[in-house]
Amino acid sequence: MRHTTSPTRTTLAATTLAVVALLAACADDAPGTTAGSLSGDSVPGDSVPGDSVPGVDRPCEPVNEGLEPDATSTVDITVIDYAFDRAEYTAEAGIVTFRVVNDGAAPHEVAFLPGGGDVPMRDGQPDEDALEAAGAFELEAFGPDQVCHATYELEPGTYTLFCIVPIDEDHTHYDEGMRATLVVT
Ligand SMILES: [Cu+2]
Repeated sequence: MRHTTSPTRTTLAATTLAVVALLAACADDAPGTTAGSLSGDSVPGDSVPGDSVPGVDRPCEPVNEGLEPDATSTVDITVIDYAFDRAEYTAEAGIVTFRVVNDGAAPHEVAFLPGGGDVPMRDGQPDEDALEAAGAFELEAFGPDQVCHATYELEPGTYTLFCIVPIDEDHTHYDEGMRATLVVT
């Protein structure tokens, strides 16, 4: 069920790792941290148009577990088909752990777009290059009935939370309104 690694994915992962490395350096002691990468481009490989939900058994891949003991705030998020449980979440700047519960029937991800606003689109699809340029990062999609943790060191600002797991060739969860706002103060 695992998708293959595409060049875009590799680039995004490398960029995200570089960002996390910087964040880890700021946190002084964060050994063994890893980062999620944007997977919106790779998930369709598991999907057949008209098929049932792709990747429904996808396991949780926690992000930056090594940072979690140093977290100074926690944000609880529940995701369903196809929404976040709140329109807006808040957190204090610093190391923040997101505890995400998937109460839906589909796999969901939590992607972060620094600066907020709409997810950049190109030809009706999320624009991976623009997302990368904007410094987007994510907790990769995981299946129903799981709780998955992701920890990041966040600067104050507004972030758009979104999910671009595909529904079919032309639509993602984002098209169904799966987005929210995170305000870090
Ligand atoms: Cu979703």
